[in-house]
Amino acid sequence: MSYFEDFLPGAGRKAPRAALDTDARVIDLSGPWRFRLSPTAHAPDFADPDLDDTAWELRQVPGHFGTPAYTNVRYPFPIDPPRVPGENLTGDHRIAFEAGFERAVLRFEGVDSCARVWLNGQELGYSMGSRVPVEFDVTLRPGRNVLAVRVHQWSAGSYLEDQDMWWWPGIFREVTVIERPAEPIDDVFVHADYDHTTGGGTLRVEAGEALLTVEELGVHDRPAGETITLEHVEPWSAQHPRLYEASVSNGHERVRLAIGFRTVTIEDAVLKVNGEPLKLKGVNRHEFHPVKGRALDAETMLADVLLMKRHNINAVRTSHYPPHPHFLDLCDRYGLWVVDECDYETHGFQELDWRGNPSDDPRWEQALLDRMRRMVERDKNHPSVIMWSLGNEAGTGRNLAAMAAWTRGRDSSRPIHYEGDRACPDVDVHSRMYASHAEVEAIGRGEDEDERRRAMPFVQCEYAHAMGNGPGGLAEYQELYDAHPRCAGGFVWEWIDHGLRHDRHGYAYGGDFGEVLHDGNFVCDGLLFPDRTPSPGLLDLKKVYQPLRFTEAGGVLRVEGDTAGLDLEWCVEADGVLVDSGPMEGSELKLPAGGEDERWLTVRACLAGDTAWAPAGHEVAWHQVRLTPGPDRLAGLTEGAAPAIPLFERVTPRLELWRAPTDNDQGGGLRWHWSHHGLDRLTYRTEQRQDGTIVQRVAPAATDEGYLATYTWRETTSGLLLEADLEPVGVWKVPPARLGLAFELPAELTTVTWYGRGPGEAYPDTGAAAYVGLFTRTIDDLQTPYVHPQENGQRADVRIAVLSTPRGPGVKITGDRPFGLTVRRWSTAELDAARHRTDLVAGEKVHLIVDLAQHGIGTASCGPGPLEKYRLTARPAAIRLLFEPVS
Ligand code: IPT
Repeated sequence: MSYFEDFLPGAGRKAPRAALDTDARVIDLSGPWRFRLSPTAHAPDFADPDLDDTAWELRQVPGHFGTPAYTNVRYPFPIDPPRVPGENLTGDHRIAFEAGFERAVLRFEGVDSCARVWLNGQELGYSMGSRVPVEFDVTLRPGRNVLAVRVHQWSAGSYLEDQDMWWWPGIFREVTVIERPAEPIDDVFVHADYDHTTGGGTLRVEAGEALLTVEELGVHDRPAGETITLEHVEPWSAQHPRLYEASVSNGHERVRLAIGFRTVTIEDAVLKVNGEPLKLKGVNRHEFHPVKGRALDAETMLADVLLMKRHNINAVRTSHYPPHPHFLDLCDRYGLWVVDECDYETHGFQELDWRGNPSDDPRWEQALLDRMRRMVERDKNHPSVIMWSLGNEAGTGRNLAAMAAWTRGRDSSRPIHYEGDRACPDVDVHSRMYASHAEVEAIGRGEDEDERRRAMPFVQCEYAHAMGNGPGGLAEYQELYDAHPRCAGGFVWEWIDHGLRHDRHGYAYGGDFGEVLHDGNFVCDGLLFPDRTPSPGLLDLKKVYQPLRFTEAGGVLRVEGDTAGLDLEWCVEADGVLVDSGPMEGSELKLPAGGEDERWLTVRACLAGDTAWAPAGHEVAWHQVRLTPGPDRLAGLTEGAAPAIPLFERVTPRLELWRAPTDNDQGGGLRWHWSHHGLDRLTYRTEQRQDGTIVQRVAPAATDEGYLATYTWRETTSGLLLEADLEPVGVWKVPPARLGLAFELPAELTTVTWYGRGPGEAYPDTGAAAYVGLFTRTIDDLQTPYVHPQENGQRADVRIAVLSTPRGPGVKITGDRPFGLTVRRWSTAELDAARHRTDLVAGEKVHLIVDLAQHGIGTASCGPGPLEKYRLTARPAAIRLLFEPVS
């Protein structure tokens, strides 16, 4: 058996310790390394410093090698622990460097999955644990030193790293050489508590024989290890991330620290920080870059933090491994609550009904403890980290208990999280994933199964699966979290789509690299598109997570919450046109009187000045109130010859009952049901009646389910009026996807202006971010670029739409009731057939769909479907639409 097939996690390594910002010299070995790829682990020796490697290719470290492969749960190799297949891609890496000092540690921040290390021909040891750091003590030579690192794609450690993400080996985080003085400061442990009852703090910094200085607190050269009582400190929180710069020094080494004072407690099943109940408005974050994979650069980490702050996110679960250490520095500095999760998942053992699961096999205990220790030791000084998580989806067992026990003994200041054991034996919080609204409500009321769980705060470590169009139901989850004190909120799954940039497909997902076993586009389930453009789901989440609450009563709008640092302004619009505006003074606003037209009052809360994370003017929260409903827009039409309407022909619409299934429709089984019932293959039988009405029976083969659509075209002096009446026939067994009137228009049309909700897409249970206004977009910009094409881009509650060309002329459509508006350059069938966005090609028509109703979106790609009130049933519906010329 080889070293990389050992239950033990490594050999020759230094004991884990904190990530430290030292004044000792540090050499960052990032850059081009010599690289040789072998198909198996049995590559020729390469550690000799004098080996001629000049013919080897140069490769960037940090980086990945080999081809990415995606599976969610299943291991892409036979389950035969601790052995791995002979087909074990191996990357040999070499770099020469000069140091100018002798005593050092060699530090690897992350190597996937196993590294064996030689310096100047001498073997230092090996290590597994892809996303935890490892160090070796070394003695350097004057002049040239040669580091040789052999990296295997598979190792025993791979069994512990079955996270839902790309398998992709490599030295994907930095390698550094850190000088060690004669007497180094090896480790530092900051204990900084805040007492909200007194406003004081206590500080104790363990650092061996060293002196502590915190200038701002008047602490000068106090012996490390002493408990210092401080009468007044400002606490750290995600909202006000107050850090104190400090240092410890022993005359040989000086370590800089950023200290945040905060105390995490659980009282009466409520999670609190500094005495205040904590509501986590979180996301699950994998490390991902569409080109670099998990080899993230500092700018990308900062981009993530800024995007989170700007979208009212206050918490991150580092699913499912400790992130790059710099990310946690950013969380400290900008303010995000962090659940730091161990690099541990064994989900694939589910396929064996959890037989042989490492969580319960004593042979794996050391490896699991090692991972946990490496995370806790590295990250223990971050005020942002408020909970330790043992891992994800790793079943149950004694090794989890051992991990929790060790962690408690080392750091009793943070609660412990793990979701995978429903009975919660080892943890301090009751955690669930993808619980339905009903279950969250029941737990909120304290109806969990046993006393133990009832005494714990409740978090959803994953909810609202952001795959494709959606997630639906966000607002209703937030209402429950807000309503129940023991609900500490949750973390949306997940932050970003893991779509890899690809020449042919635009963005690749599982299967696009020829993987034998893969899980398709399940890897694209984020709130950000792969290029970090916010999806409609993220915009909705920003609204749902907004820190202010607005309530209306007795003609008065009230604002609740902390408005410090925010400017509040109101405006009134009539049919989307501004009529009045002004600043909002205080927390109440008397609603102005309305008018004949449709009027809305909008209040916006924006940053009054620049903050670390967004410039002045950045919108934080908003609310809209309808002041007057407006007139019947189709009243007073006069029968008579209709004017010609450019680019519009009077033809009978096609009733569509199907949409290109979303990932959530697919996950909830609706794609199957809709196809089985034939909603994607409707037939149309048309009858022209004596009175000019057109009656169409719209139904699939093999059933009597369908719709009877009655259309009447009338000429008015303003334009053509269409009256559409829809009646279900037969006994419907599935919800229709939509009741949509589809029209084909000339491809010359380019632009849509509408009065309704926007600017983004909205469906019955999504679109919290969409407000009523007047908007203009090109048809291309109306499309939402989901990596895997699917229904998208509907604008909701549209009263008036104008389709036009760059030269102006076009058609104006007005409804007697709000409708859903979809305009695209391909048909529903073409949208459905596309596998990647690059498959979507503009056709010879513009497809306009006016929806009278659509089925909700839900989050059934992983979790519950739409709530009852958002499900569409086969029911009668009617609309009147006026088509008019515009120039
Ligand atoms: C859950 C996983 O924890 C997460 O990693 C991801 O795979 C997610 O599902 C789906 O995208 S586990 C699932 C069984 C609920």
